[in-house]
Amino acid sequence: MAFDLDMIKKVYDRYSIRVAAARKPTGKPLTLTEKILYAHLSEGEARKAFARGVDYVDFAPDRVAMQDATAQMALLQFMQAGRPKVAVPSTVHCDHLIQAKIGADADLSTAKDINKEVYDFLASVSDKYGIGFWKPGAGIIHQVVLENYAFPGGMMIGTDSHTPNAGGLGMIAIGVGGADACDVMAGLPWELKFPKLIGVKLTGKLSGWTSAKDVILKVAGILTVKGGTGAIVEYFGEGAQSLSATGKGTICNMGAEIGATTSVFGYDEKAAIYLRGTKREEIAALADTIKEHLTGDAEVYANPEQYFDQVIEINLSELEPHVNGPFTPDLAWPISKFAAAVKENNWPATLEVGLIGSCTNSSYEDITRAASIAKQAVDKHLKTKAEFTITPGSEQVRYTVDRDGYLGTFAEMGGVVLANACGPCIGQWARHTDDPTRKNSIITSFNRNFAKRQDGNPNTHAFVASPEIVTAFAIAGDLTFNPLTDTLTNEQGQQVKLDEPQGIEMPIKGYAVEDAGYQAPAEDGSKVEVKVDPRSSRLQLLDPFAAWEGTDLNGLKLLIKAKGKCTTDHISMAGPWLKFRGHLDNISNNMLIGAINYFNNTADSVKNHVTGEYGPVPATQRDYKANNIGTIVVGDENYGEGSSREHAAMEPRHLGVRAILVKSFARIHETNLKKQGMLGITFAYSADYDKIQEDDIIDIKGLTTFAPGKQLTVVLHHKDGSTDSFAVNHTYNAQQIEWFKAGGALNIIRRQMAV
Ligand code: MIC
Ligand code: SF4
Repeated sequence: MAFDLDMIKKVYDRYSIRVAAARKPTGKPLTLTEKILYAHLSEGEARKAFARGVDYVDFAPDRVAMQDATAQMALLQFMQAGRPKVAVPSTVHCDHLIQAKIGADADLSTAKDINKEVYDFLASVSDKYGIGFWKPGAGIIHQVVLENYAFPGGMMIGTDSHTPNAGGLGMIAIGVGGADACDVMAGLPWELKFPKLIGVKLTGKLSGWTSAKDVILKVAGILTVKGGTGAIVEYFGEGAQSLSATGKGTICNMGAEIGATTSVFGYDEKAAIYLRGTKREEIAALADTIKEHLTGDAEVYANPEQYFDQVIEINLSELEPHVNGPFTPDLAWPISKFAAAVKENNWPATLEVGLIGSCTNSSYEDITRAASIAKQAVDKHLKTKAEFTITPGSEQVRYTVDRDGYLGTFAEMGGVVLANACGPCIGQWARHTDDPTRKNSIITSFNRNFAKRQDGNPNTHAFVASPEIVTAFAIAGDLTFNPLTDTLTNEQGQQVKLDEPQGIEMPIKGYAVEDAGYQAPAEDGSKVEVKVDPRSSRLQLLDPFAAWEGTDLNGLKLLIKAKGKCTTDHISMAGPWLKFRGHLDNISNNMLIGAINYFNNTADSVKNHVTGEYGPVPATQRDYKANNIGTIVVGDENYGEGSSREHAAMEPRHLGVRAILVKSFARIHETNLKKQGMLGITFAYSADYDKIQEDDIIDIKGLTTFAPGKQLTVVLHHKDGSTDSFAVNHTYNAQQIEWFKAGGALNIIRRQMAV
């Protein structure tokens, strides 16, 4: 599990030259983001002048991280790239497939049993191709990466949208689909649209009930779920330097919720403390030698408006704790206004479950702050009203907080410790409920709260807050309670108030762990055999997608016009479907089942234009496929928001959808569509969305002259014989157009292999 010191040295060695070259053309001071990006331009690109505003740029990331639910598809693709070993250090983390039901031990052993085939597959592919393997129980990808692999000034990609968590240690870490990971592991450059820069200046200092989580809950409220699209968010200022590295990780992690490409903090004393505390003194010492390159230039931070495309300022001393939700992470409520919002909106005030932990908030500091509240419940004779669960982010954190007595405190309060895994965060939660039709509330310290995400129940109102606020609410069992001002009645009938949380940033006795759960790959993996049973329901080797036929797409039927929010959870639901992440045909049976049909306001019910009947989306699409009829999916704003799962792009491709036409796309999903050879286009005028009628026959014109920056045309043939025609935009560059023509990027790699 050793971090790669030689690799880090090499990265640091090129910093001075690269940063000087970046400064040269204009002499302008540089942001941290620009320095890291420039230091990671791939060789060819680095020779070109560094210019902001250029469109797509090729990068050479230092590392790749993959979690089990997305690694299966990433590695199934990599296996076809014909390379003996991965080109950059890479790891696989088994965290998403463990279902939370009873508690850590029982759940983990059940998971090992039911997921054996998948774990064995991932372990043997890792062994063969030189990939580090973190076994089930080792922890959640982002926490394990922060503790072991993240380093200031580095660049990483990961097949999970919360990969930016590593920005807390000064790394540019970006969430991608498996096909992108496959390219980087194959030694190919990785392309990214050059981002806009958003600067967040933090002044003041946190105190009392407010924590790092509240910074990002506030930012989400300001920027909304699409405000960070195409941007990297750089945090700076004295307030930033006062935050722990893990607190910074929380902020960067949840930057995914505003659609940001990633978020980053500069290297500072807090980062050095964390590196030393996690037994990486050598990295801190190395980083110290190039400190000035691992933060933005002083002139930039003194006059941020001149260097960032947008600047937000937050005074930590005035920041209130926040609660965000329900159903979307950007509905931000300062705690002083939350009770009124609950009443006004008629959200269920009784809190049924409080859940803390996850990749976002399970640091030592988080756990100790939450435990300081839990302890008061015991000491002040308060009976915890809601159910309460704790998901530690890694075995190292779990072992350490257990050693220091904090898990015992939670148990006394009535808490249940779940496995070191995603569990309830991604619908892997066998929640016990007496009546699923009842409107109910839960609150978590996770990051996402889309409808149905945690327990599959559309009646569950999920809110997001810091672990200490979640703990306080769980004790009160009431969302109209304000822990900062209100009292609770204890078992002796007395009115008691909760004191402010107290946390410890780094364990005084240091971190400890008995078995971190890491398995190193074989030195020579050439003899390792990777088996995929052709009868398996969980794994399926990939067949190439068909190339473009060379003509316009005419006569498409409308599969669905999705209304409102259509996240990757709506397109390819997680929870019970996670088990099919390695089997494209089986998982395709969940395609778009969560999307709301514009014409009947119902999920998973669309008109089959062959039979005239309404039916489920996947079955309807399979019918079209069998009849060789092309279809189109129409969607609203920020289509594909959320996860990095490329299944949301591969399923429609596999089932014969020809194009996705929406008002706007979330970044990762748009790239995933392009990589898989799907046509992803946007309305030039979003009002044209209203012109799409249920029985339309649709043509997409202009594909024979498909070129970067050139609009395509959509023609609608309505049922009454009239037509509408309008321009649509796309963001394909020349290379991406080649992917489209070839039927997917992997087909090009396959072709190159064949020569
Ligand atoms: C999520 O938080 O939505 C997930 C589950 O971690 C996803 C990855 C996946 O769908 O497997 C993500 O964030 O990318
Ligand atoms: Fe896992 Fe949830 Fe984190 Fe995604 S957000 S990696 S599902 S804990």
